[in-house]
Amino acid sequence: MTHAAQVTSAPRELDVAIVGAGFAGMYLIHTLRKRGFSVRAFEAGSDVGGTWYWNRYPGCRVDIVSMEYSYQFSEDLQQDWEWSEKYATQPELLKYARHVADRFDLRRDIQFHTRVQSATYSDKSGRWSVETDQGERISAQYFILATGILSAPNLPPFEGLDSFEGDFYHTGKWRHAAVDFSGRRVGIIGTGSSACQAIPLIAEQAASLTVFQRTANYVIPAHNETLRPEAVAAIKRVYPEFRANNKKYPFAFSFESTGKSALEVSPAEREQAFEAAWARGGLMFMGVFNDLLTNHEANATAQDFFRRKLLAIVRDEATATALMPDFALGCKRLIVGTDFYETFNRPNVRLCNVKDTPITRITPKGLIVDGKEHELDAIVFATGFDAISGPILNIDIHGKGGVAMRDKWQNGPSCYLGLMPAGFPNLFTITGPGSPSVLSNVLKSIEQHVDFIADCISGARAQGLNVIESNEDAEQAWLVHVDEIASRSVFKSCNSWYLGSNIPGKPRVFTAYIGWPQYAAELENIREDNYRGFHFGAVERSGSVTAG
Ligand code: N01
Repeated sequence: MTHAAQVTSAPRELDVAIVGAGFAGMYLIHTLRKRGFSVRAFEAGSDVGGTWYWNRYPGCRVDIVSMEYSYQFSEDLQQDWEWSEKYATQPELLKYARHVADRFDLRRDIQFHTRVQSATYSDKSGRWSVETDQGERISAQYFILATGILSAPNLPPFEGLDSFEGDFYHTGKWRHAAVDFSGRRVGIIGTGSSACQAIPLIAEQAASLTVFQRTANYVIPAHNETLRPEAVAAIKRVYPEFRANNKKYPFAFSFESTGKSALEVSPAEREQAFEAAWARGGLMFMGVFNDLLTNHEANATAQDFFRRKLLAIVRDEATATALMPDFALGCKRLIVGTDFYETFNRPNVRLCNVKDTPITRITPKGLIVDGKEHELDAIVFATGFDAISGPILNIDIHGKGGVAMRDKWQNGPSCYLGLMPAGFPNLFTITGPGSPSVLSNVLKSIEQHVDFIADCISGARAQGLNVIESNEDAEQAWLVHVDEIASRSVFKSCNSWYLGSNIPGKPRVFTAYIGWPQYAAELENIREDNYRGFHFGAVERSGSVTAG
C-alpha cells in the first residue's frame, strides 16, 4: 500500500480544525470523531508522524523506552504492536504512526501538503477562520494546535551560507532520499541530542568529521538492545497496570532510583549507585538520587562521576576536557547516546570548539573559525529548534479583539495549564507552554490533553455552550506557579531551549511544568471543580452572547 497523500479540499465548516498530524493530531482526530465532532487536521508533510516524519537523520531514535513511548488508549493496539528495540528508531516510529493512521482510518480527515498560515477569531460568531497555504479558508468552532514541541527547526543566520558549494542539511528537516557521506569531509554544527545521535554514524561513513561544539553536553549511554520476547510478553500481560504505575513517576516514565539524597550516602555507596545507573543507561541517570535535579551540591557529585567516566573513555585528554560540560547535569536535556564519546577516539574525527571563537562565516569551500578555513564537502546543522512556542508563533494567530498571539507572547508564552491562552477563546494547545510536555513521556501527555479537551468541549456542547475561554487571572497565576516550581530545581541555572535561550532575542521563560503526577492531579481537580479557570458562554450564529 502507498502512503502517498493526496491534497483534497477541506469542508468549509468544521467543528474542529487541527494543526498537525503527528501523534497529537492523530489522537485528536480519533477521539473527537468518536464524540461526534467533525474534524480535519492540516499537515505540512506528506504523511503522518510529526517529529518522526521530519527527523530522519542517521541515528535518530527515541530516548524513552519503546514499551512506554507509545499510545495507551487502545489495549488492542498496544497488545498487537511489536517494538523491536529498547529505544525505537525513527523508521520504526514512523511505521508505528502509519499503522495507527491506517488502523483507525485517520487519513480521511487529514489534509496533507497543507500549512496553516493564519487563524482569526471572530468575537461575533465565536468561530475561527483558518487560512492555509493552499488558498482555503475554513470556519471552525474550535482551533487546536497539535503543532509539536520541537517542530520549528532553528537554522542560525550564518553569513555566506548561500555561497557554500557543498551540500547542507538540517537534522530537524532531513531530506527523504538517503544521504551518503562516504568519502566526504563533513562538518556538523551542534552537540545536542540530534548531533550526538548522528555523529557516531556519520563518522563511520565520512572521510573526516569535524564537530563544531559551542556547549559540551552530558551524553549517557543508551545501552540499546533488541527486545527479548519474554520481557515484552511480561509487560504485555500487565500492560494497563504497567502504564498506571509509570504515571506515578515524576516524568510519567519509569526508572530505578535509590530514593535517597546523593548527600546522605557514603562516597562508596554513591559511586556504586552511579555505576549501576550508568550500566542501566538512559535518561533517568538523573533520577538515581532524589535530589540531583533540586540540589546543586548533590548534582555536583553526579558531575564528578560523569567527568571521570569521560576521561576514562576519551583517550586524548585535551579532547576529553573540551567535551566536559560546565553546568548542572540535567539542566539541559540529558542526551542518550551510543558510542558518542568513543567516536572521538577515531582518527577521522576532530572536535573544534566554537564557544570562544564562534563560526564567523560560511564560505564556498567550508566555514571559518578563528580566522581559519575548515574545508568541507557537507555541513550538517544540528542546531535545534525554536521550541514549544516557536511552532505556534509561526502561525499568524489573532484572538479576541484582534489581538495577535505574537503580541500577547512578546514577553514569553503564557497559557493556562499549557492548554489555552487567555484571550484566545476556543483555541487549545496540546502539550503547550506551561504543561509537562518535554519533561514527560509526551505520548502520555498528549493523551491527557486530548482527553481533557474532548471532555471539556463535549460537556459544553451538551449544555448548548460554544465558547470556552481561559481566565486571565488563572493564566497569570499558573505562569507564576510553573516558574516557582522550576526555581526550586537546577533547570533555570543554565541556558537551554526549555528556557528559550537557544534563540537570540527570545524571552527567557521556563516553559515546562515539572512534576507529571502533580500536574495530572491538578487537571483532575480543575475538571471536577467545573473547569475552574475557564469561562463558558454561548454565541448564537446571529452573534449575541447568551451565557457566562
Ligand atoms: O537541538 P539542541 P537538538 N553556533 O538545541 C548548537 C529532542 N531530541 O536537535 O548549546 C554553534 O539540543 C547548540 O549550542 P548551544 C531532545 O529533547 C530528542 O539536538 O546553544 N552551535 C547545541 O549544541 C533535544 O533536547 C532526541 O551552545 C550552535 C545544538 O546546536 C531536543 O530535541 C533526538 C549554534 C542544538 O542542540 C533538541 O535537540 C534528537 C551556533 N550559531 C532531539 N546554534 C531523542 O533522543 C545552535 N548551536 C529522542
